[in-house]
Amino acid sequence: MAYKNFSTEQLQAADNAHHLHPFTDHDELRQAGVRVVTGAEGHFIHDSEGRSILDGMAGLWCVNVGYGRDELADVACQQMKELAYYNTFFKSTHPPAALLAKRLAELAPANINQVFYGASGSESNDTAIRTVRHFWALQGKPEKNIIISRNDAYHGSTIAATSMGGMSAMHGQLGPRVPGFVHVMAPYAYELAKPGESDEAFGLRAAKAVEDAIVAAGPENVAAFVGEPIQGAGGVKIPPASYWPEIQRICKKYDILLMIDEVITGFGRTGSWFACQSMGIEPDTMTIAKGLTSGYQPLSAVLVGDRMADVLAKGGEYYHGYTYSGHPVCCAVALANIDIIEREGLIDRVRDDTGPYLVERLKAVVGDHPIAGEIRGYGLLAAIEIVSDRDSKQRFEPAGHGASLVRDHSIAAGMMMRAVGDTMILSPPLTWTRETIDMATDIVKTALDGAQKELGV
Ligand code: PXG
Repeated sequence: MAYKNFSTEQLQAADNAHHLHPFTDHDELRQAGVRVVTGAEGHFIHDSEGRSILDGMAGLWCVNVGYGRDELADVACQQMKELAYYNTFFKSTHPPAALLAKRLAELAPANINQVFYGASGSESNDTAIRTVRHFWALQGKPEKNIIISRNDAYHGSTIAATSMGGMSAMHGQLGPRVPGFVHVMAPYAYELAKPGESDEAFGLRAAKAVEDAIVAAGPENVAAFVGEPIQGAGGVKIPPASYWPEIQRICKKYDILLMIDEVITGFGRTGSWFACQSMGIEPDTMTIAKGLTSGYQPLSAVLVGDRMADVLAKGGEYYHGYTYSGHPVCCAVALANIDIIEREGLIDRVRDDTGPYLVERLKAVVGDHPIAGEIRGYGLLAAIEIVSDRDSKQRFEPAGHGASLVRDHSIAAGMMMRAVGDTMILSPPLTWTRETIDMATDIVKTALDGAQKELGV
């Protein structure tokens, strides 16, 4: 590559001078110096200084099949040569968009058979918002437009997705929010369960908060409830088993649509194609991105259930779409990525072997660590709460400080981990083996030890 001729310093200088990074404090970045990632293979990313770092986050929760898959590069190259681009607006389609839609309908729950493409999770959540509102409006109920969401939900960074999300820091930088979103408590037992409250009772109470919000707004004004099956960027918050079936029951009772955001949980991360299949959820819309292409190309979609699709199909022209809706190169790569997940049996492996093993090892290696609170996991998603006192669940001051030290020690010891507030996250490629997990959990221990020492506890 031509840029091989540039030194780390030259690349950093170009970046410092001209690159505005997402979710970044630039003063802090410039002081620390930006890491230049030049390559990746399998489970490791490589930087310009020749370091290899185990990627415990699969990029940004997305590189499900791991790095360096020539097969995906070859498919992209071939598709670019055959048909680099054509739109799907002018009564046109192309083989990758049509065949991927068919494949997704086969993989999705039985009631879902239609696909609307976008290029990012945020975009597809915008599509989902517009589409549920359009669905009710087509039936003469335009006032049925409120969407109930949760605190700490992450649905993307566009104005609508930020408004629908429950991140207060993001709301603070939004100016006027898109109206029509109501937020209720997250199903986060570790911090929100009452003393002595069982997991089951807490799950039902968290679902009741949704019902209360529907009743308060008036069911005739509520279009949908939206949620990630497991809140990802909000801190891998795994709801109790009682939560989702109760949410499903409440949505049916009040005739409210169920919008499920599977951007992180889709494509095997939780040990099934989609988390809704293992959690007993039957969504009306399902947003997917990330693992759809394992991040090799930007592609997302909203999968639309039959009830909505039937109304939309008879609703005349829907004035909505993106230049890159159903981009042929992205769709071709998605098809090949799904083939890899299937061929290599990655989903069964996550469900039966590596998923349970990851949590088991974390508990065995750092379960008693003085700064580790709850350790939880579901498939290849895991979280460790960082606390200064395990019994009282007290956090280090200021908020997030303990976890950011753990993250820094983890990277220094050779593994990328994500700190969300006071919670450490692992969301690795689904190709991790037991040996990789052993390596990772040893690094987690080194990181916790290092942070503990620095915190002086
Ligand atoms: N829904 C969910 C559940 C997500 O996790 C999006 C939608 C938006 O997708 P796009 O493709 O527009 O980014 C996401 C994205 C983090 C982090 O800090 C997580 C995401 C994005 C950026 C940062 O963990 N998830």
